[in-house]
Amino acid sequence: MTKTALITGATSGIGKATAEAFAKEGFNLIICGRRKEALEKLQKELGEEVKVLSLQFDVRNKEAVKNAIGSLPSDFQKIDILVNNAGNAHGLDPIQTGNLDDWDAMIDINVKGLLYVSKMIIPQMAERKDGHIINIGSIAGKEVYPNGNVYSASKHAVDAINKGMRIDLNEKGIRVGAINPGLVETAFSEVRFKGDSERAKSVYQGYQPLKPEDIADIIRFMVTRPSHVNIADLLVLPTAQASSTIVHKE
Ligand code: NDP
Ligand code: 8X3
Repeated sequence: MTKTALITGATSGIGKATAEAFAKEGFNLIICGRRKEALEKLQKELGEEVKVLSLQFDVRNKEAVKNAIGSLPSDFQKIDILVNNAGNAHGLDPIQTGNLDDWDAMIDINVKGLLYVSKMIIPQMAERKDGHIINIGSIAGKEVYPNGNVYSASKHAVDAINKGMRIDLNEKGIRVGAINPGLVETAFSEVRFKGDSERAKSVYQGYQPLKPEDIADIIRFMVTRPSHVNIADLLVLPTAQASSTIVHKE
Protein backbone atom coordinates (compact mmCIF):
# COMPACT_ATOMS: atom_id res chain seq x y z
CA MET A 1 0.00 0.00 0.00
CA THR A 2 1.45 3.37 -1.01
CA LYS A 3 2.19 5.60 1.96
CA THR A 4 1.24 9.26 2.19
CA ALA A 5 3.51 11.77 3.95
CA LEU A 6 2.69 15.32 4.98
CA ILE A 7 5.72 17.59 5.24
CA THR A 8 5.56 21.12 6.63
CA GLY A 9 8.08 23.67 5.37
CA ALA A 10 8.53 21.79 2.11
CA THR A 11 9.29 24.90 0.05
CA SER A 12 12.94 25.06 1.02
CA GLY A 13 15.91 23.43 2.75
CA ILE A 14 15.40 20.28 4.81
CA GLY A 15 11.67 19.99 4.07
CA LYS A 16 12.14 20.25 0.30
CA ALA A 17 14.99 17.72 0.34
CA THR A 18 12.80 15.39 2.42
CA ALA A 19 9.97 15.68 -0.12
CA GLU A 20 12.44 14.79 -2.87
CA ALA A 21 13.79 11.81 -0.92
CA PHE A 22 10.27 10.59 -0.12
CA ALA A 23 9.25 10.85 -3.79
CA LYS A 24 12.16 8.53 -4.67
CA GLU A 25 10.78 6.12 -2.06
CA GLY A 26 7.41 6.22 -3.88
CA PHE A 27 5.46 7.96 -1.11
CA ASN A 28 2.56 10.20 -2.08
CA LEU A 29 3.11 13.68 -0.73
CA ILE A 30 1.27 16.57 0.87
CA ILE A 31 3.71 19.45 0.71
CA CYS A 32 3.05 22.53 2.85
CA GLY A 33 4.39 26.06 3.11
CA ARG A 34 3.44 29.69 2.63
CA ARG A 35 5.15 30.29 -0.73
CA LYS A 36 2.68 29.30 -3.43
CA GLU A 37 5.10 29.49 -6.33
CA ALA A 38 7.67 27.27 -4.65
CA LEU A 39 4.95 24.77 -3.76
CA GLU A 40 3.65 24.69 -7.32
CA LYS A 41 7.14 24.23 -8.74
CA LEU A 42 7.90 21.33 -6.41
CA GLN A 43 4.48 19.80 -7.01
CA LYS A 44 5.13 19.86 -10.75
CA GLU A 45 8.61 18.33 -10.38
CA LEU A 46 7.69 15.54 -7.98
CA GLY A 47 4.27 15.02 -9.52
CA GLU A 48 5.97 13.15 -12.34
CA GLU A 49 7.04 10.45 -9.86
CA VAL A 50 4.24 10.29 -7.23
CA LYS A 51 0.89 11.90 -6.38
CA VAL A 52 1.51 15.33 -4.87
CA LEU A 53 -0.90 17.76 -3.24
CA SER A 54 0.25 21.19 -2.10
CA LEU A 55 -1.28 23.07 0.81
CA GLN A 56 -0.53 26.73 1.27
CA PHE A 57 -0.94 27.98 4.82
CA ASP A 58 0.88 29.75 7.63
CA VAL A 59 1.32 27.34 10.55
CA ARG A 60 0.73 30.26 12.93
CA ASN A 61 -2.86 30.53 11.75
CA LYS A 62 -4.90 27.95 13.64
CA GLU A 63 -7.96 28.34 11.39
CA ALA A 64 -5.89 28.11 8.21
CA VAL A 65 -4.22 24.92 9.47
CA LYS A 66 -7.63 23.48 10.35
CA ASN A 67 -9.16 24.40 6.99
CA ALA A 68 -6.23 23.16 4.90
CA ILE A 69 -5.74 19.79 6.60
CA GLY A 70 -9.44 19.41 7.38
CA SER A 71 -10.46 19.58 3.73
CA LEU A 72 -8.08 17.12 2.09
CA PRO A 73 -9.45 15.19 -0.88
CA SER A 74 -10.32 11.59 -0.03
CA ASP A 75 -7.21 10.06 -1.61
CA PHE A 76 -4.96 12.20 0.63
CA GLN A 77 -6.93 11.89 3.87
CA LYS A 78 -5.04 8.94 5.33
CA ILE A 79 -1.68 10.32 6.43
CA ASP A 80 0.94 7.71 7.35
CA ILE A 81 3.91 9.99 7.99
CA LEU A 82 3.99 13.50 9.41
CA VAL A 83 7.22 15.49 9.22
CA ASN A 84 7.00 18.52 11.48
CA ASN A 85 9.73 20.60 9.88
CA ALA A 86 8.43 24.16 9.34
CA GLY A 87 10.40 26.57 11.46
CA ASN A 88 13.18 29.10 11.59
CA ALA A 89 15.27 31.24 13.89
CA HIS A 90 14.47 34.94 13.87
CA GLY A 91 17.33 37.11 15.09
CA LEU A 92 20.40 36.30 17.20
CA ASP A 93 20.35 38.85 19.98
CA PRO A 94 21.15 38.88 23.68
CA ILE A 95 18.06 38.47 25.81
CA GLN A 96 18.25 42.09 27.02
CA THR A 97 17.90 43.49 23.49
CA GLY A 98 15.82 40.73 21.89
CA ASN A 99 12.95 41.70 19.62
CA LEU A 100 9.44 40.76 20.77
CA ASP A 101 8.22 40.12 17.22
CA ASP A 102 11.11 37.69 16.69
CA TRP A 103 10.23 35.91 19.92
CA ASP A 104 6.57 35.67 18.90
CA ALA A 105 7.55 34.31 15.48
CA MET A 106 9.76 31.56 16.92
CA ILE A 107 7.30 30.45 19.55
CA ASP A 108 4.28 30.74 17.25
CA ILE A 109 5.89 28.89 14.32
CA ASN A 110 8.33 26.42 15.87
CA VAL A 111 6.16 25.41 18.82
CA LYS A 112 2.52 26.38 18.39
CA GLY A 113 2.49 25.77 14.62
CA LEU A 114 3.93 22.30 15.14
CA LEU A 115 1.17 21.59 17.67
CA TYR A 116 -1.63 22.92 15.44
CA VAL A 117 -0.55 20.70 12.54
CA SER A 118 -0.03 17.68 14.81
CA LYS A 119 -3.46 18.12 16.37
CA MET A 120 -5.06 17.80 12.94
CA ILE A 121 -3.28 14.55 12.14
CA ILE A 122 -2.64 12.62 15.37
CA PRO A 123 -6.31 11.67 16.00
CA GLN A 124 -6.57 9.70 12.73
CA MET A 125 -3.26 7.97 13.48
CA ALA A 126 -4.46 7.13 17.00
CA GLU A 127 -7.72 5.73 15.67
CA ARG A 128 -5.92 3.54 13.13
CA LYS A 129 -3.18 2.67 15.65
CA ASP A 130 -0.66 3.36 12.96
CA GLY A 131 1.50 6.28 11.93
CA HIS A 132 4.93 7.83 12.16
CA ILE A 133 5.77 11.34 13.31
CA ILE A 134 9.18 12.91 12.75
CA ASN A 135 9.85 16.15 14.60
CA ILE A 136 12.68 18.36 13.41
CA GLY A 137 14.40 19.72 16.49
CA SER A 138 17.91 21.13 16.61
CA ILE A 139 21.17 21.00 18.48
CA ALA A 140 19.65 24.20 19.94
CA GLY A 141 17.07 21.94 21.58
CA LYS A 142 19.84 20.09 23.38
CA GLU A 143 22.16 22.98 24.25
CA VAL A 144 21.85 26.72 24.75
CA TYR A 145 24.37 29.00 23.06
CA PRO A 146 25.04 32.73 23.38
CA ASN A 147 22.19 34.80 21.92
CA GLY A 148 20.28 31.63 21.00
CA ASN A 149 17.93 32.12 23.99
CA VAL A 150 14.40 32.03 22.54
CA TYR A 151 15.20 29.95 19.45
CA SER A 152 16.81 27.48 21.83
CA ALA A 153 13.74 27.59 24.07
CA SER A 154 11.50 26.84 21.08
CA LYS A 155 13.63 23.83 20.13
CA HIS A 156 13.82 22.62 23.75
CA ALA A 157 10.02 22.72 23.57
CA VAL A 158 10.13 20.59 20.41
CA ASP A 159 12.36 18.13 22.29
CA ALA A 160 9.81 17.96 25.13
CA ILE A 161 6.87 17.65 22.73
CA ASN A 162 8.66 14.86 20.88
CA LYS A 163 9.08 12.95 24.16
CA GLY A 164 5.52 13.74 25.25
CA MET A 165 4.07 12.54 21.96
CA ARG A 166 6.04 9.31 22.20
CA ILE A 167 4.78 8.65 25.72
CA ASP A 168 1.14 9.47 25.04
CA LEU A 169 1.01 7.64 21.71
CA ASN A 170 2.86 4.58 22.97
CA GLU A 171 -0.34 2.59 23.50
CA LYS A 172 -1.48 3.54 20.01
CA GLY A 173 1.54 1.99 18.31
CA ILE A 174 2.53 5.28 16.71
CA ARG A 175 6.21 5.88 16.12
CA VAL A 176 7.54 9.27 17.21
CA GLY A 177 11.11 10.38 16.66
CA ALA A 178 13.18 13.53 16.41
CA ILE A 179 16.18 14.47 14.39
CA ASN A 180 18.23 17.31 15.83
CA PRO A 181 20.62 18.77 13.28
CA GLY A 182 23.61 21.01 13.82
CA LEU A 183 24.67 23.40 11.07
CA VAL A 184 22.87 22.72 7.78
CA GLU A 185 23.36 25.10 4.87
CA THR A 186 19.84 26.25 3.91
CA ALA A 187 17.93 29.53 3.86
CA PHE A 188 17.91 29.26 7.69
CA SER A 189 20.58 31.93 8.29
CA GLU A 190 19.14 34.24 5.60
CA VAL A 191 15.90 34.18 7.57
CA ARG A 192 17.65 34.51 10.94
CA PHE A 193 19.60 37.56 9.73
CA LYS A 194 16.62 39.02 7.85
CA GLY A 195 18.07 38.84 4.36
CA ASP A 196 21.67 39.81 5.23
CA SER A 197 23.21 37.36 2.75
CA GLU A 198 26.83 38.12 3.61
CA ARG A 199 26.28 37.42 7.29
CA ALA A 200 24.26 34.34 6.44
CA LYS A 201 26.94 32.99 4.10
CA SER A 202 29.65 33.48 6.71
CA VAL A 203 27.91 30.98 9.02
CA TYR A 204 28.81 28.19 6.58
CA GLN A 205 32.30 29.29 5.56
CA GLY A 206 35.63 27.63 6.48
CA TYR A 207 34.25 24.12 7.02
CA GLN A 208 31.86 21.70 5.39
CA PRO A 209 28.35 22.16 6.78
CA LEU A 210 25.63 19.54 6.40
CA LYS A 211 23.51 19.69 3.27
CA PRO A 212 19.71 19.46 3.54
CA GLU A 213 19.99 16.18 1.61
CA ASP A 214 22.13 14.72 4.43
CA ILE A 215 19.26 15.23 6.88
CA ALA A 216 16.62 14.13 4.35
CA ASP A 217 18.50 10.90 3.77
CA ILE A 218 18.42 10.12 7.50
CA ILE A 219 14.70 10.97 7.71
CA ARG A 220 14.10 8.62 4.77
CA PHE A 221 16.04 5.94 6.69
CA MET A 222 14.00 6.58 9.85
CA VAL A 223 10.67 6.13 8.10
CA THR A 224 11.68 3.07 6.12
CA ARG A 225 12.67 0.92 9.12
CA PRO A 226 10.43 -2.07 9.90
CA SER A 227 7.36 -1.10 11.93
CA HIS A 228 8.82 -2.42 15.23
CA VAL A 229 11.83 -0.05 14.95
CA ASN A 230 11.49 3.53 16.16
CA ILE A 231 14.52 5.81 15.93
CA ALA A 232 13.55 8.03 18.82
CA ASP A 233 16.14 10.80 18.94
CA LEU A 234 19.15 11.68 16.83
CA LEU A 235 21.76 14.44 17.04
CA VAL A 236 23.38 14.92 13.64
CA LEU A 237 26.33 17.27 13.21
CA PRO A 238 28.78 18.16 10.49
CA THR A 239 32.11 16.50 11.30
CA ALA A 240 33.62 19.95 11.86
CA GLN A 241 31.09 20.72 14.61
CA ALA A 242 31.57 19.42 18.16
CA SER A 243 28.92 21.54 19.90
CA SER A 244 26.86 24.67 19.28
CA THR A 245 29.90 26.83 19.90
CA ILE A 246 32.78 24.61 18.80
CA VAL A 247 33.16 24.49 15.02
CA HIS A 248 36.59 23.76 13.59
CA LYS A 249 37.14 26.21 10.73
CA GLU A 250 40.18 26.14 8.42
P1 NDP B 1 14.59 27.02 5.53
O1 NDP B 1 14.48 28.46 5.84
O2 NDP B 1 15.28 26.61 4.29
O3 NDP B 1 13.14 26.34 5.54
C1 NDP B 1 12.16 26.68 6.48
C2 NDP B 1 10.82 26.14 5.99
O4 NDP B 1 9.84 26.43 6.98
C3 NDP B 1 10.38 26.77 4.69
O5 NDP B 1 9.87 25.78 3.83
C4 NDP B 1 9.29 27.72 5.12
O6 NDP B 1 8.28 27.80 4.11
C5 NDP B 1 8.71 27.03 6.36
N1 NDP B 1 8.09 28.00 7.25
C6 NDP B 1 8.70 28.99 7.94
N2 NDP B 1 7.79 29.73 8.58
C7 NDP B 1 6.57 29.21 8.28
C8 NDP B 1 5.24 29.55 8.63
N3 NDP B 1 4.96 30.60 9.42
N4 NDP B 1 4.22 28.78 8.15
C9 NDP B 1 4.49 27.73 7.33
N5 NDP B 1 5.72 27.36 6.97
C10 NDP B 1 6.75 28.09 7.44
O7 NDP B 1 15.32 26.35 6.79
P2 NDP B 1 15.70 24.84 7.16
O8 NDP B 1 15.35 23.92 6.08
O9 NDP B 1 17.07 24.87 7.66
O10 NDP B 1 14.74 24.63 8.43
C11 NDP B 1 13.83 23.55 8.55
C12 NDP B 1 13.78 23.12 10.00
O11 NDP B 1 15.07 22.64 10.40
C13 NDP B 1 13.42 24.22 10.99
O12 NDP B 1 12.54 23.69 11.96
C14 NDP B 1 14.77 24.58 11.61
O13 NDP B 1 14.61 25.12 12.90
C15 NDP B 1 15.42 23.22 11.64
N6 NDP B 1 16.87 23.22 11.76
C16 NDP B 1 17.67 23.84 10.83
C17 NDP B 1 19.05 23.81 10.98
C18 NDP B 1 19.97 24.51 10.04
O14 NDP B 1 21.15 24.69 10.41
N7 NDP B 1 19.56 24.88 8.85
C19 NDP B 1 19.67 23.08 12.09
C20 NDP B 1 18.74 22.51 13.01
C21 NDP B 1 17.40 22.56 12.83
P3 NDP B 1 7.58 29.15 3.62
O15 NDP B 1 8.55 30.26 3.76
O16 NDP B 1 7.16 28.84 2.21
O17 NDP B 1 6.40 29.28 4.53
C1 8X3 C 1 19.89 25.52 13.73
C2 8X3 C 1 21.28 25.28 14.16
O1 8X3 C 1 23.13 26.13 15.67
O2 8X3 C 1 21.91 27.79 14.40
O3 8X3 C 1 18.95 24.96 14.58
O4 8X3 C 1 20.91 26.73 16.29
S1 8X3 C 1 21.82 26.54 15.18
